[in-house]
Amino acid sequence: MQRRLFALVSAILVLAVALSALALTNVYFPRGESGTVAVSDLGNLSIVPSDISISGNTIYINSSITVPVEMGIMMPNISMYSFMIWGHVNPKLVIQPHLHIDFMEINVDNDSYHNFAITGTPPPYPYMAMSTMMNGGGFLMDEPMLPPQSGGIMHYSVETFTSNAQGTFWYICTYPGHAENGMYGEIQIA
Ligand SMILES: [Cu+2]
Repeated sequence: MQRRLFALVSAILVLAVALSALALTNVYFPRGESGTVAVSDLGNLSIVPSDISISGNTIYINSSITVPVEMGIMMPNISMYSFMIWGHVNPKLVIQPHLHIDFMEINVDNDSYHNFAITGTPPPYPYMAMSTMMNGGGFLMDEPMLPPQSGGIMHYSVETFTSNAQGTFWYICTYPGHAENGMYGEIQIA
């Protein structure tokens, strides 16, 4: 009887270890909240919250909110190497210090991977933007690389950025060639 119990406990332990290993091998969503949204959800995400203000292509963020970032815009006359935030292409973000911003990256592209990372390294960026940053400065935030959408189902990931460091930073896509081709925007924390 005890032997059977031992075998059962062993089997459960093996299963638990196997399942956690499986979770760790999911390369797209290793951190934070993640999942999928449908094209029909994008309308709700693009509603501008009342506590931000926009002037030209600059967005002023004065409270701890969720910022939806669409990546790989598929619209005529807009480069695919673009982020879109509340209808603005690669906008400048002015963020008050000491806020907790939930950046929700959403890959709306149907044929390329993209991600959302924040760096202190200014443009221009080389083809391998990632390796340059690894060598000097690193990232304040580096969200996972998300696969392209399929059949209108889009991958997203949310991570919290705390605006404690003041100064000028840039949000970029680290997929090879994307930041080099203009997939970046400025962040001012002041
Ligand atoms: Cu990209």
